[in-house]
Order: sequence, then structure tokens, then C-alpha cells
Amino acid sequence: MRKTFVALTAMALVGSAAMFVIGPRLAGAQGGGTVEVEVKYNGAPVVEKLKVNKDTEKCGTETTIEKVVVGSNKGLANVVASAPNAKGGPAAKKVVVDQHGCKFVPHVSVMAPGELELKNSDDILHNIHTYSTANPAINKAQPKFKKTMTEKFEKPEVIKLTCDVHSWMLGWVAVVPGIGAVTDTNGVAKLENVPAGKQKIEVWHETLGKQDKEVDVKAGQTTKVSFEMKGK
Ligand SMILES: [Cu+2]
Repeated sequence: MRKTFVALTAMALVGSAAMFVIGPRLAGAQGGGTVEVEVKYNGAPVVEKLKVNKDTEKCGTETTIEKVVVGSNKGLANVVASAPNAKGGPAAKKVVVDQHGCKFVPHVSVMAPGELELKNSDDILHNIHTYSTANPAINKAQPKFKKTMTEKFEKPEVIKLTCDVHSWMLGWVAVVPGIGAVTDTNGVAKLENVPAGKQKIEVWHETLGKQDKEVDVKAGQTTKVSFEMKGK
């Protein structure tokens, strides 16, 4: 009987401690807010089509290089949006880029400094070749039997991914020091748990360049910021 009482008391204590920890998190989102970044593009999409004559059973006979992807409402996709000075963002989860149909999928990724997993789901030889300056450049064959390869990118920068076997393959990985996300086909990216206060928000696009703005982030609220990118 006494044991049961002790156990119940312990459970009650644990329960209230948990409430104490969870309570403020839910209310104030860890003292951070959400920044909804919207990027518009006033122009036509840019998509290059090319004929393929190599590994056609996996790559197809034609491929597209999507340089400027414009969705509904003039939203610009594939833009890296980030709050580079935001500390205490969500813990980095492993980012995966697949080589599928002789394309890098997704075309643009964002990661915290750390590890990138490169998948080869094509069952053919690819050769990862990165163009980077802050991080060591990689030039490595990934034969069909090597399904995954893990590479370290510890320094913030935007890294260009190419393949020496398939000249049209192009991808980008943005290593971001703070909190980052990639815009969807509506041109929207959500940065979650951004610490309250003044924050610099940066946007980067592979052909349209870079812009930044300062926003005032309020805890537990969504702050909207919009950008417009112009064709060159
Ligand atoms: Cu390849």
C-alpha cells in the first residue's frame, strides 16, 4: 500500500514536471516565431530541354534543366530562404539528395553544417563533383552498387552539385548557419522557431541572385516577408 502511494506520488511529480516543461513550449514556441517568406518572380519560367544519348534506360531520351520554376500566383520555387543569424534553431536532421532519373532530387536542398547523404537509386554509375570553396571539393565516383555516400559540409556556403558522367545533372545544396528552408511551387518557405527580435532574412536563387531584408520576429506569431526577384 505504501509502495503504491510512493509510486503514485512520484508519477504525479513527474507529471507536473512534464507539464511545466511542455507548457511554455507550446505557448511560446520556445520563445520563437515563424517567418513566412514569399518570393515572387515577374517573368516567364526558364526550362532548358536537351536530348540524352547516354544511359537512356534510366535517364530517358530527353531531360529538362529547370533554371527558373514559376508556380501559381508568380511564386518562385527553389529559392533558399534563411535566417542566417538565428541561433537555437531545430536540430539538424540528415539531408538526403537522391540521384534519380539522372537528376539531383531535390534540385535545391538546405542543410545545417554537418552531413549530407547522397543516394544513388538509378543503378548506374554517377560521379559526384561539387564546386565549393569553403568546404573541400568532392570528385568521387558512385558506382551502381554504392547506394549511399555520406559527405561532410561543415562551413556555410552554397555548393553546386554536378555529375561528370551526365553533363546535364545539376543540383544545389545550401549549407546555412541558422534556420533555412526552400520555397515550394507557390514561392513560399516557412522558417520555424526563429528567435524573437530583429532577424536578417536572406533569399538566394541559382540564377536570380540574392536579397535580404530585416524582420521583427514575435514569439508565437507568424511574420510575413515578401521578396520579388527579377530576370536578368
Ligand atoms: Cu550522373
